[in-house]
Amino acid sequence: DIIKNIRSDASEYGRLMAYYRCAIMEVETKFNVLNVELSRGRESNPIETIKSRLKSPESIVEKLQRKNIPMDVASIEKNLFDIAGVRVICAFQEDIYMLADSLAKQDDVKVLEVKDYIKHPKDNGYRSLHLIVEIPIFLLNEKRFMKVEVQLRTIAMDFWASLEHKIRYKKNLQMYDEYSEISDRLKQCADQSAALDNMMDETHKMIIGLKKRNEEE
Ligand code: 0O2
Repeated sequence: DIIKNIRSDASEYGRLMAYYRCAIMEVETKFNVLNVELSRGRESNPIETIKSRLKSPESIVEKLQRKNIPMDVASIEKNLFDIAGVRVICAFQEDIYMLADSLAKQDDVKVLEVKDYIKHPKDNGYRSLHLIVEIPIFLLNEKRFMKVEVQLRTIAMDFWASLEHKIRYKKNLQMYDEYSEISDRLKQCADQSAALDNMMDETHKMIIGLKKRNEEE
C-alpha cells in the first residue's frame, strides 16, 4: 500500500524532492558566504566542512510509520521537517553559536525550532545544535517556503556521532547482555570528546589572547 501510494504520487514526490534539493543549495550557500565573511581577519575558517543529504525514501517511510503519519506527499511536506538536512562541521564550539546566530538574523530565514544538544546532551552523550529553518526558494512563477534541518557540530562531535551512527544508532541492541557495557563505553567516548572540545576552545582562547598582547606591545 505504502509503495502504491507513493508510486501514484511519483511525479509529485519527485517535484517535492527537487524543491528540497534547491533548499539545501540555498542553505549551503548561506553558510559558504558566512564562512568567507567570518574567515577575514582569522587564520582559519570557522567551517571545516558542510555535508548535506536528502532523506532516503526508506527513511521517510520508516519515520511516517513510526509517527503514524499518512503515506502521501502532502503529509510528508507538512509533518517531516528533516527531509533536507545540512550538517555544518565547525572548528570550535563558539563558532557553532556564532554561525547559528548569523543565520537566524537573516531576514529571509525563519527559525522554527532549536534543539541544543550541546548545552543539553542526549543521555547517550550525543551533542550537536539542531535548527529547523524555513527559507524561500524562487521558482519560475512562484516563491516556495521550504523547511531544512541544520545540524551544527564540532569535528569532535561529528567524529563521535558518525562512529556511533555506524556501530549502534537505530540497531536494536537492547536484547543483549552486553548492552549496558556498550552504552557506558560510548558515553565515555562522548565525555572524552566533550573534554577535548573544551580543552581546544580554552587553548584557542589562550592563543588569541597572546596575539592581542603581541599587537598591543
Ligand atoms: P539520519 O540517518 O542522520 O538521517 P526523530 O527523527 O523522530 O528520531 P527528531 O526529534 O526529528 O527525532 O530528531 P532529533 O532528535 O532532532 O535528531 C534527529 C537527527 O539527529 C538524526 O537523524 C541524526 O542525524 C541526529 N541524531 C540524533 N540523535 C542521535 C544519536 O543519538 N546518535 C547519532 N549518531 N545521531 C543522532 P535521523 O533521521 O534519525 O538519522
